[in-house]
Amino acid sequence: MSADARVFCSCAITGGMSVPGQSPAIPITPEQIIDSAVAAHAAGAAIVHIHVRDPETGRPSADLGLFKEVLAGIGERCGVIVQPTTGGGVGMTIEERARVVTDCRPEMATFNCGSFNFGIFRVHHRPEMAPWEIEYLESTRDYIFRNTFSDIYRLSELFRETGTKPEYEVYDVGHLYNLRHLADQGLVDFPVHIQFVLGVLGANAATLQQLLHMHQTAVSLFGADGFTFSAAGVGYPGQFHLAATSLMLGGHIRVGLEDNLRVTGARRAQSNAELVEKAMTLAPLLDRQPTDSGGARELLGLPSGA
Ligand code: KMH
Ligand code: ZN
Repeated sequence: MSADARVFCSCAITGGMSVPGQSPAIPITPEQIIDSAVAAHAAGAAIVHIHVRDPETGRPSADLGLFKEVLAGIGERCGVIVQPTTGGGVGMTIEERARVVTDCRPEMATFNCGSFNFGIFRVHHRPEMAPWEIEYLESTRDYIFRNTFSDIYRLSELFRETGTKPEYEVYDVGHLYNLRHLADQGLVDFPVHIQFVLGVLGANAATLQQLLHMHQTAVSLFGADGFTFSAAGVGYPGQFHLAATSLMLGGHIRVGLEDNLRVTGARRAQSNAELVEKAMTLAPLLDRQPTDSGGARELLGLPSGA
């Protein structure tokens, strides 16, 4: 484990691969997303990971106006690191997904390291779901989350041009080799920040063994000092199991309604803040010291108070 005991938490506020009928707690409108992000920060999140949704329907959106409103609204109310997605949601092109980086020039954004099947069709159909929501879920039987080499070369250039720090999302072992390939092409600045996202149907499972395997693979490819990392378990109990494992490995953690809707096996989450609070109570038990966005900026090599 690294000598630095500090740990930061990111909170994935709403997501692009879920529909509103899955939980009334999922924030939809810009105002709800801003409020939820500010509350997650107050609960201990140093980073908020942001998607936007059509305020009328709740459908995941790539609308730049919505992104601008949300990013500005959060920035006015607190100093959290605001990390928009370039992953987007079903049906969005890579150009649409990248626009938030080129137009908003955020200090950090997600960068997805490979293509894979991304299935959310196993989600239970609830009576409160609108027809488009069922269609959205079902359409992922045939959905490939596209991040081709051409896409990720181009995205690397865009991130460099805007000075945005990528959070490299890796969902399977091969994505680490893709990242190594980008580094060999001179498209990557070290140390990189890696998010191990495990538990998506179509990629690797949210198990301790797979996180350990992927972490060990990253050490062999980049060296222990070549990367910082965090773990995001998709689903329950994966979200908290991976948080605990990452804390033990010296990594950081991600929770939030984008990835998981339960606070315990028996209770659905009411808010993002509740998930952050639960995860951060694990840190001192494992001799890790929770840090805020200032500490996270130091650990990530971001300019202070950007
Ligand atoms: N929805 C997560 C499984 C992104 O937004 O760029 C992955 C994610 C990626 O958060
Ligand atoms: Zn996301």
